[in-house]
Amino acid sequence: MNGEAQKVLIADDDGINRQVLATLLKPDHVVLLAKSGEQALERAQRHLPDLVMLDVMLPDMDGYEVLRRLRADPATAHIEVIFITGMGRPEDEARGLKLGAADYITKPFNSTVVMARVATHLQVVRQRRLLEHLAHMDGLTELANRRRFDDIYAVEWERARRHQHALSVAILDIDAFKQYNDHYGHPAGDRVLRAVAREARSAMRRPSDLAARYGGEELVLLMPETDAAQALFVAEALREAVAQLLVPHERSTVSPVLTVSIGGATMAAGGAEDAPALFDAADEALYRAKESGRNRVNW
Ligand code: GH3
Ligand code: MG
Ligand code: MG
Ligand code: MG
Repeated sequence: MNGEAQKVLIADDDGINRQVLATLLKPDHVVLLAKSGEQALERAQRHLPDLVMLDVMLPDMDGYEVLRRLRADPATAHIEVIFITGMGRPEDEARGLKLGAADYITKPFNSTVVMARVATHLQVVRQRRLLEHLAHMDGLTELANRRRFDDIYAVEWERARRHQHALSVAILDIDAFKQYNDHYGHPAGDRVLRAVAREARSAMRRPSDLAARYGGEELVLLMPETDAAQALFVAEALREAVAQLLVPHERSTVSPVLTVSIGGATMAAGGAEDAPALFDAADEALYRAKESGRNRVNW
């Protein structure tokens, strides 16, 4: 995630200014251009740039208004904005910064200084992205963590209800994992957990599918727009894939190799269960998978 070129949107009605800034930025950045406030907002929403270099005097609305609208939309609220403007009065600058701009550069500008400031702000953006990524990730398995799952689950549940799509959720729990740790040691247990997590991740086929680590040795799978039959198929393939890892487990009462149990539940298209109830149903299904012998999928 560090090597990717960052996107900068230049919003200025003056063609020469756009050209000069674009030429400065192009070697190292993806440059997007807008001539008006409306165009800037449209490009920002569509491309989610890392940084907007925003002129204040635009033909349709002023730059302050553009910034206000960016902040009002959750999708664009966190985009960094640098004003780059001929309005050099201290009160103009104060107003821009108060509205939440990262910086304020007056024209005529010095290219080297502009580049240095852009680099500084983009570095901040990169570090913030990295921190966000780490805050959402489980360190052991590199899957999404529980906090991330909870956020995405809420969003996907809402989306499924609104569009009357199916939504499937499944909980995976390693069988006899306590005995595994006791016999093979905790570091070996960690390796197994990572291997199971890898299988879970590769079982997720669509970009909107999510595998997360919910707790100790429990993973969750979230499959939007997936009905019960499809989700059961995915879960069964995952259960089988873990068994096929052929990880020896001498102390398991279930099988000579490591196995998992999976419980799932589906909100059918147009269904009405609330998000906690759907999750509880998956947990209940897992409990029954365990009770009925483990190494199985129950929906
Ligand atoms: P069951 O088949 O009923 O699921 O039995 P179990 O032994 O797997 O279930 P239980 O919940 O009793 O034990 C879970 C074990 O998972 C206990 C704990 O030591 C282990 N565990 C949880 N998190 C980790 C981890 O991060 N690393 C390792 N190595 N073990 C973990
Ligand atoms: Mg202008
Ligand atoms: Mg458990
Ligand atoms: Mg277990």
